[in-house]
Amino acid sequence: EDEIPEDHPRYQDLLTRHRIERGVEKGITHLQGMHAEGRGSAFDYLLGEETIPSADEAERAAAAHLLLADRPVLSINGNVAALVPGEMVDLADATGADLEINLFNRTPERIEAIASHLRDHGAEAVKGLEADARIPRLDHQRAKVDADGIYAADVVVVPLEDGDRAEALAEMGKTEIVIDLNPLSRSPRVAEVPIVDNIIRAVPNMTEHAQDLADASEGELEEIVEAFEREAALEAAEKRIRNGL
Ligand code: PTJ
Repeated sequence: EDEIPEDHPRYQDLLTRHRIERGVEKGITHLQGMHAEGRGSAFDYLLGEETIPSADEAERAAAAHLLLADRPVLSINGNVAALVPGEMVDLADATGADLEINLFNRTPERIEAIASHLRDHGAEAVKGLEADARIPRLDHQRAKVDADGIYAADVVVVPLEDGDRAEALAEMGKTEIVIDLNPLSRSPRVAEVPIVDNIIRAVPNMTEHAQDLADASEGELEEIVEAFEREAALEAAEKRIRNGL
């Protein structure tokens, strides 16, 4: 990372790519994660590589949801762990959420590598190692979750998620917050709160909103949640991308 000049016009994009490459080298990120990153990068370019106003509103609504939740969980995959490990720990601290490793391409080696990477970045408790429950209607490996984690959660943040799993979690009745740069992909479309933004910007901004709302009353938080319009947020992102073209 030291080799990337900060004044490079595409600094953030290069940094992101570099982190994913390092993640693959360390056994944290799956090779497919590089393709996911490439797709994300193209959408971010069209969005202007900035948090658009509708995404900021979604990030505030997401923070309000997490603060109102009884059992909030932040789901971590190989891309999330490589890109924003410390930032996810900060968001968990600011909202009282648990961190749970939940992999599409699950292997014991990757679970272990990600857990120790998160601990290196300040995580005290990491869930997802036990995997003693299953998400209904998904094949065995992809369905594995912790009984006292995602399975029992009322609000889950699922960044860079595969569409089938996002759909299955929504069917379980969970309030889903999805971070995905592609507003047309299935995951943001099934989410209660779709955040169309780069995870690198989205997570620190959610933490800031959560800190800002730390003393807000339940009523104020509920107002924020209710004022958020998911369809409008998806439309605003799509419009921005079309303009970017
Ligand atoms: O670590 P694993 O085994 O759980 O695998 C994780 C990946 C991401 C490989 C897996 O879930 C996957 O293949 O996901 P998809 O179907 O490629 O979806 C990833 C979505 O994330 C795509 O819509 C991308 O546009 C989006 N995306 C990629 N990078 C970012 C992003 N969204 C926000 N911020 C990013 N930096």
